[in-house]
Amino acid sequence: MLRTLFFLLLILGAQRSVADDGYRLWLKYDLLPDAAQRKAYQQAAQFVAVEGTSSPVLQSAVKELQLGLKGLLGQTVSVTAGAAKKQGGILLRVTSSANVTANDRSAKLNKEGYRVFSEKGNIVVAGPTDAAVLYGTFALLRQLQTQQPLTNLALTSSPKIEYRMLNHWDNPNGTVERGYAGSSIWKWYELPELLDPRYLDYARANASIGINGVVINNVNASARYLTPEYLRKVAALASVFRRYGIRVYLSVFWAAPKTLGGLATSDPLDPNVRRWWTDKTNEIYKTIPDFGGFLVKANSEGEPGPQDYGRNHAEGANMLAEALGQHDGIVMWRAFVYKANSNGDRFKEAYEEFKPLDGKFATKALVQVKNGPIDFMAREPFHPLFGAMPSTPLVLEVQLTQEYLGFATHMVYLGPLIKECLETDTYAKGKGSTVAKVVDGSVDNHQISGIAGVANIGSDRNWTGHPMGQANWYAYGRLAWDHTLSSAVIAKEWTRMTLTNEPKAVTTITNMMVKSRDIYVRYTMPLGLHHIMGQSIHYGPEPWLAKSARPDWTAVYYHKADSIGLGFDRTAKGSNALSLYKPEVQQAWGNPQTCPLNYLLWFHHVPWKQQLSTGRTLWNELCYRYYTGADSVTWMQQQWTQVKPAIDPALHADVAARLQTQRKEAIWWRDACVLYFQTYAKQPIPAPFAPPERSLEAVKQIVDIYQMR
Ligand code: BDP
Repeated sequence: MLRTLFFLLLILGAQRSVADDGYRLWLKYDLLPDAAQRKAYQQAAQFVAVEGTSSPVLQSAVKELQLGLKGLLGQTVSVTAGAAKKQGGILLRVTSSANVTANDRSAKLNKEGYRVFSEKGNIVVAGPTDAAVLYGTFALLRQLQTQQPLTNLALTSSPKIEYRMLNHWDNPNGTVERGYAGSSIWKWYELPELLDPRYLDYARANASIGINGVVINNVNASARYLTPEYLRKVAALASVFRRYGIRVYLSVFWAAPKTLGGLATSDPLDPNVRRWWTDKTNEIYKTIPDFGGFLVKANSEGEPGPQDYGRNHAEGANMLAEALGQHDGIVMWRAFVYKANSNGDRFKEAYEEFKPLDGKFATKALVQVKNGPIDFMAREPFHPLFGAMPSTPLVLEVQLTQEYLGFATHMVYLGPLIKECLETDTYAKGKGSTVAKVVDGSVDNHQISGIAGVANIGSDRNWTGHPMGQANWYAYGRLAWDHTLSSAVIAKEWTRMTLTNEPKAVTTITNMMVKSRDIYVRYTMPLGLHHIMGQSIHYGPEPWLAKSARPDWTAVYYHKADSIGLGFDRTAKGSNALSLYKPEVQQAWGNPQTCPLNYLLWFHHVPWKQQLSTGRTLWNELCYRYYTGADSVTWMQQQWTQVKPAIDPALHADVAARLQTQRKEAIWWRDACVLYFQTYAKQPIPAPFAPPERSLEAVKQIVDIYQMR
């Protein structure tokens, strides 16, 4: 009896240990199911050889191939010397871009671009740098993971954007600002002596999608990272990342010369302050020779900055650019600023401060701009600074952590959100001047370009809390590398590498993912509503919020509901924020009759009874979207149930439970918003929808609970 129990426990334990806990992300490398295909792959990948001199980065490529092939094919692959005479192997070749070619001479590679091709019975992974070969290696592994043929290989790709950054909003005490996946993955008290193996897996994941820079600390920065004590810790992280082509950057606390350096001022034009930063920067490069540079949030949301001394953002950025001197580093200066101006429109404030500074930034300084003018809402029009600062390289900042998109309980695939921004035409230099082309530098011929994603990563075993959140990390990296990829293709690729290769399930999951962002918008902020979420923690709905420390932190500031209608008039009759865009954009969005409904209330105050292009009145359309949006979560649940046989049981159950929360909260949003806006619209909930079963007061209490101390 005892024996049976013992074995039963043993079996259960073993089963649990094989359950997919999500730690391996999209680099799972589970054995491929099709034996014939495995055999074909095995023959093509019998050995690995590094041509020429090896290096730590190439060693990473070799290790990854060995790991991947072992898992996917069950094949132990040795490293061979003098491979040129052999066949059936993978050759890693670093060579100048002119010599990379085999079958395809047309496409030029940039320094991180790779080419993977077949040559004399071998597979060659070639590129002009070690990092390029590493990226090519991951591309080759992706072919296997998604079960693509290896015959006549011709994969050619170069990143379109140079600085592909992940921004961590991690604090020295281990918390993560707007983090929903546990605490920080950086263990400051253990560093530099102890290197958590997780750092290496983090670097592998990033390299596999082409991310080449990480800002490890919050933009609301602590000066601690600039101390010798912490620089040694940062250097330890850098030593891990370096092997994967990733450089480390720091967010800086503007007032450090005063608080850390003991100076009387942090004025960027003060010679002592300048010297302090130059010395500090030299010290950093001594500790971390390939340090990437600085990210700065200044004079924003209470952070100190050059304006404290009557200087402007360019003067601040240029001082740091000067401190970087001959070092190979950059400054990313954030444009997320909005003065407390109760008569103004927050939409316009960053533009008004930064546009006049165009042409005043040093060569090494880039301006980092959020995708939209307010703050990472579920849908925003593109930031009017894109296309308005032709002399300044602009870094696009998107948020992967779901601060305004349901934390880690709502399934919201962000590929479509990022793509929507990238693909919108700014008309800066005529038709086709999309945000993507402004950012990649092609519109204004910039030599330097960047993109940043605010990380959704934490100490949770599966990294992102919501298992599907991994797709957002993945999609961001893939789009940072190549913004022409489709978000649906990326979703499919991720699903196949991470969840299942079963064709029907792949289609179902991809379809859910692609629709999920629009569904989220519908049940939270449809028709261009924005910033009506709960105060400070940004959780749940609070459209009635009318008092806060600043007017532009309330909801009523943005939705402007009254007895006549709803929405923020940003036309010439209103704040005229529309005038910040080029005439073509103004034309597209400026007329309430023709403005796309997704942006309607961003730019217009629309009467409740106004008939929209759908044939419904504004009120009815609003209700329609809230109700169908919430119902769509039920549809997502059904879809997820269908794919159950194809998904790891633990993982399936995890997502199913989160979908339950999502459904509950979608109804919460719907009820809160329709009941609240009804007090202005004074109309019934249209058929066939049933009015909420609870009162507005009852819904308000839920928000109160979450905001209790
Ligand atoms: C807002 C966040 C805040 C960040 C800020 C920023 O609520 O926590 O510090 O953005 O980007 O979205 O600086």
